[in-house]
Amino acid sequence: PVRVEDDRTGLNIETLKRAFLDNLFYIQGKFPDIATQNDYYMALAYTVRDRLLKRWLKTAQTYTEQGSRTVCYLSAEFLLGPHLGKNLINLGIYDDVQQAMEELGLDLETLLEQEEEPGLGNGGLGRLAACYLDSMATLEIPSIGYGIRYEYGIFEQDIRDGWQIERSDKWLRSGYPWEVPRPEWSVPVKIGGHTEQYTDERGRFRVRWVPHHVVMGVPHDTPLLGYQVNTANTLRLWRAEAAESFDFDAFNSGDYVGAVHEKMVSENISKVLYPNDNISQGKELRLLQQIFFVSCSLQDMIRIMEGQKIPLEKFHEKFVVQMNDTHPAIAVAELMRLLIDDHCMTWDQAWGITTRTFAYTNHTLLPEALERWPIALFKKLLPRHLELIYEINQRFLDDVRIRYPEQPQMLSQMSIIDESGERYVRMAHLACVGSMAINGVAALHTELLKQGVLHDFYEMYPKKFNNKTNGVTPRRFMVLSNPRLSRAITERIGPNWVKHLDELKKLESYVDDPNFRQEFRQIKFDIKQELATYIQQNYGVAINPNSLFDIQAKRIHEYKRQHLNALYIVTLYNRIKANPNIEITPRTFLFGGKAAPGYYTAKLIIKLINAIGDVVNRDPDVRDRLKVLFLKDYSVKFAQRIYPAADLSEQISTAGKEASGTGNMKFAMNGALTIGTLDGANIEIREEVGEENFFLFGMTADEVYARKAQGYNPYDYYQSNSELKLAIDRIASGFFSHGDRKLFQPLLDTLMHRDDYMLFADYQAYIDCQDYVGQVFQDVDRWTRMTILNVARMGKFSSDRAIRDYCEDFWKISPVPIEIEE
Ligand code: 26W
Repeated sequence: PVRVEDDRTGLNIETLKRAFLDNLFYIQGKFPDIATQNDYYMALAYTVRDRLLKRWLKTAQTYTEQGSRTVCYLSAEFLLGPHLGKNLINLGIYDDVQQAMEELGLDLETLLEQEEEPGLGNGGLGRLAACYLDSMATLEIPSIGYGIRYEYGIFEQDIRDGWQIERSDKWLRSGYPWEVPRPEWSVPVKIGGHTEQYTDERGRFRVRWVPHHVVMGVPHDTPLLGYQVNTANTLRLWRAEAAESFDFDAFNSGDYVGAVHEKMVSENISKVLYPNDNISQGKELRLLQQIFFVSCSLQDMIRIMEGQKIPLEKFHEKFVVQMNDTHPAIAVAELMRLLIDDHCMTWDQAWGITTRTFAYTNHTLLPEALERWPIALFKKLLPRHLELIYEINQRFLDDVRIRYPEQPQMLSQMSIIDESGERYVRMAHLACVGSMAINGVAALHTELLKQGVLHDFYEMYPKKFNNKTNGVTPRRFMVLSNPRLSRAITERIGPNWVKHLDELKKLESYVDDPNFRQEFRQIKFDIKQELATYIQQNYGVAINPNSLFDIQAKRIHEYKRQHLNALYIVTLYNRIKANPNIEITPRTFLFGGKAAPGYYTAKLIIKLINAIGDVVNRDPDVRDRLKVLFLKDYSVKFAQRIYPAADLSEQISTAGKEASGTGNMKFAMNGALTIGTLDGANIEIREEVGEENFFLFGMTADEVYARKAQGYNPYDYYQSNSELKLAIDRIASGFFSHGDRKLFQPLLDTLMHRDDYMLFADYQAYIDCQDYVGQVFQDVDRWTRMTILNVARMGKFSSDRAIRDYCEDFWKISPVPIEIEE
């Protein structure tokens, strides 16, 4: 008999080709002569998706049959990046598909380029959630990611005349093959209205919430396959839809347009991702987004339990719910409401379950990022939740009173309700009271939480606190983004490092191997050259691939200090102007990152970088020694190109401000050295790679606080440091702004008279350290040695390690392997 592989699951090259052409015809409705590259991309995506489905359904079936304990990762953001390449890697068919496409006259790289990534996140927090889902699938941990299916993700950034402009991100425009809508599992979410008390048929005191209206949440599921396993977990994102039944009255009364308007208002909830990073604005729509996805997700968990016939009393045994920052913290009140009002539990029973279910991760110490909601807004949108929060708070404050009988100020300090002025609900306090576990995202960050913002909670519940240093997935940020480096590593130490990143340690024995060193350098050079070509083509600027590629890629924020980096560039430029024959290490400064649309200073920093670039890149005195470029529309897709090309990674936040950082890890894994402060995970990276392989500068967090306490006067630094003064004066003079002296004045004034992020205090240390970096770079052997040791010692920063820690310390979940009979 002729054996033909199944077209939907087969992995042979011939089968892949046949399946691909079949999908092109039957799904895209095209034949090769008229197909676009996007049609080909879609046909390939469907071919891969078919192969995921078998694993996905088997995974779901296994979890259902075994009633597996499950992690629910609640996050307002998931910054996934493109799926196709990652799925090819995880299925282990990247090379075969490349060959299949080649045999059909197509180029896999070109097809991968077609994919529009779902930008459903701002930066670190959203990308972390995506890395964690990858690791949970790879470690065979039953998990569901729950979030919002924003119709518009993070805006697309363009640069016009040096300024950022925003364009809406229509990521669903050409179709999205990776999701399956599940309208049959839609759930209602109540909004607004009032509450009523009543006595039920069994004589129990109950509360009924009569909402102003109801919005439906429709789940859209995406399979997330682990690396070389059969586990494909689910990311379930909710889209808001108007509830049909609710516009009936309006319809009957003839107000048809009014009814449609209501529909529109409901659907607004999942319309757009708020583009703020680390700043909370207290907008009504944002609170609606939070209750919307949280309520949908908790109702979904209850439905799953009912389907598996598990009694609701075991909620905390079936599920652990991890809250990614306070964005989902309303879940504490919502679960209480569901258990008490809808499922008739007593307060104590419901509270026992709730406080065994949740864990809370804090991602920021910046005071302006801590979420608090005005009581009036809360009452208007969530009247029942407010009542429950008052009750939770009253009981909690009773405990505080007993614990601190002589310290009445503890009550107001710890209260979930801020009553110091206008009254607010403090979401971090609600999260702390309602959770069994609380963590920061790097060792220093967790310590600072314990000493600072959450100090009182640490005193009261020391056992809840437990650091979990962030990690990133080596599948996307090494294997996929840097195939040549990955191959070179595998040739030396075998393939296991991809799942057990600690094994990179074995590379240390190759640090003196001339062959490996040569290959390592060659790979970096080739990748830099490719990036140089890209920049030439897209920006018309010629950059020298032998120069030091010095890269700062992250959201634009004053605390991240992109403008400190800019001050070094101006300093170097001033030195060249003063002495055109000066010896300096040729450098290419690359920047990438978005500014929140309403954050004026961040936008001015982008303008400054572009303005400096415009002058420096054209100045004949500079010759080939300095180039400055701002690369627009930084995204996951673009990040994957940038990390492998970096020589130097800029991690220069004011100490105590960057909770962890994760880009720092991705750069180092790709053989960049770090110039950084003792902040966030930089500290641990330096510990791992060795202090001699890390460029450290600047004040410590303690020194920052001490200096502030003494009274910090940035103007003194300006006056006493001649290079600093020259750099500032050069910008102020209008030299970079066609003579316009006003343009950068707001930025410079802030620096000279406030300098909240202490650029001036760290300026000299940074300049010295950068000069030293330039020297070391000249010593090729030494530099190579340092970069190899960086890669070899980055094992700790795999998100697999982080997830194992969460599993052991918080989640108490172990792997559930998925068997597939071939
Ligand atoms: C409510 C507005 C808002 C929006 C986003 C407040 C706070 C956020 C995030 C918590 C900001 C964020 O992404 N924080 C980053 O989280 C990363 C993952 O843990 C860390 O590596 C970064 O240091 C931290 O800035």
